[in-house]
Amino acid sequence: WSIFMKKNSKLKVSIIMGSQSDYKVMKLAEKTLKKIGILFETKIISAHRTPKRMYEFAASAEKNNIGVIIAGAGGSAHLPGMIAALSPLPVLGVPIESKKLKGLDSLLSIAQMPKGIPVGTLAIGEDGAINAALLAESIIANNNTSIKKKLNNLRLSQTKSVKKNLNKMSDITLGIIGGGQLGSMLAIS
Ligand code: RP5
Repeated sequence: WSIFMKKNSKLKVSIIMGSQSDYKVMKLAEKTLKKIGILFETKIISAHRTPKRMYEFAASAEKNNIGVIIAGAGGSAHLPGMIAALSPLPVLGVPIESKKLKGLDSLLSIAQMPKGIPVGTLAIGEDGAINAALLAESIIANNNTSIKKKLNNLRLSQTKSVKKNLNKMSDITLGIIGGGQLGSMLAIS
């Protein structure tokens, strides 16, 4: 049991992405993991440009103490599916917004895995990157009570931050005609 606990407490999340250009979105996954204090690594791995690197990474991921893989890819986004085919670890796919189809191509490529090899698919872009990290944390929290506690606290503070009443003042536009001292004072107030 103690060996099991020791192994689990060291589990890290691996964030991989097809290109440097994906990092502006995927860095939000890093930021989310940092908040909770989860160990992670970040790598560029492309299914079509660096297939050997992809294979070597996936084949050794489990023995490298990786608990969850987050894979971001855009276009014909086969990276998460290929990684899931090569590793038994849970793979979470983040569809990156593509220039031509706004990420719909990425989303469908990742979500529409035929039965047998699952990929957990998140939303397109930044929301997906953040949620992938939160989901990875939930998976790791199953065997880590301190991570579970931190995650619960995060949700609690999120709930508390939602106001009950609307601030309707922000909907009002006030027009002031006249540029004198009185007009500018009124505008400021
Ligand atoms: C995919 O192709 C990457 O995941 C990226 O989203 C997309 C475009 O890559 P770059 O041309 O910007 O390197 O492999």
